[in-house]
Amino acid sequence: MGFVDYEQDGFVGLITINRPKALNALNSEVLKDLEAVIDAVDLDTTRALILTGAGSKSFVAGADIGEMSTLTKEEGEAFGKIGNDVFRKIETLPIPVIAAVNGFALGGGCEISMSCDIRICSDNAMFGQPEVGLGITPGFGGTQRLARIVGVGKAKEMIYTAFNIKADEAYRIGLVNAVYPQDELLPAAKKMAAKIAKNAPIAVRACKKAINDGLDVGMDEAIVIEEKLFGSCFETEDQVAGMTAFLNKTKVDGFKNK
Ligand code: DAK
Repeated sequence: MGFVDYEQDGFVGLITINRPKALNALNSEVLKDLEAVIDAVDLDTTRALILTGAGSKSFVAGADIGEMSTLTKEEGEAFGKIGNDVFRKIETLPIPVIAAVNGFALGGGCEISMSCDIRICSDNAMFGQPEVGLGITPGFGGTQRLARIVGVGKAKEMIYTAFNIKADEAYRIGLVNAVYPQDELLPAAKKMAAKIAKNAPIAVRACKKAINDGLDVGMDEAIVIEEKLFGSCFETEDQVAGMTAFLNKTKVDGFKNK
């Protein structure tokens, strides 16, 4: 659909932001298409998603500077809200989302990758928050998520200096989990997604919720969140199947998501 493609392969969905002429920059149309594609994902049959960009040069080169250049204060806030709503939807989606970062991930591109659960990238990837060089702040969660992922000091350095970092530095600081040659990136993302999809889906979802919700609160509250989600697994057929298989020294032949 429009600027965003979707392919389903078994339990794994592949979302591709497809606006290569503008290096997949996010204008409001792209953001709306992305939201529609995410809303249409069948969460009963999909167990993991991969998000990538079309072409071999850019994942997402940021929010669309042309569109932003003439915004008023109110329009700027409205544009920020469209982006933030989609990014938050990705972050809180019940299933894991892997960002396969295949080139530039600047500004809104870095930010959308950080709303995903896991980032892996190609060796030509470049990450950065160049906004202060354009006279604005990161507006799609960059000031918040970057500090949470790489730590406050490194996030402040990247944001204040507007300095881009290459794939190896992104790996070194923990912004990405792994770096691959360009042609191996998508296969690696698919392999990781398949590994996730093989596990008990309700348990995987509960882990995502426990990690995300727990990080927003103090440890006393966080541990209760974990306890409740742990307990909820004992109402599932997959827990019975998983533990029975272990005790019988066999393997579960496909979790049922029940
Ligand atoms: N927006 C619009 N078009 C872009 C773009 C972008 N971010 N990035 C690239 N393009 C377009 C270029 O204009 C060019 O279009 P044509 O001239 O061919 O029509 C085409 O993509 C190819 O780009 P280049 O010719 O520049 O390609 P190069 O290889 O020479 O350079 C580059 C690649 C990625 C280094 C360069 O394009 C570049 O610096 N792009 C801008 C990167 C950037 O600064 N990104 C951050 C954008 S700011 C907020 C909401 C959101 C945000 C902030 C606030 N609120 C509402 C509060 C987020 C802000 C951002 O993301």
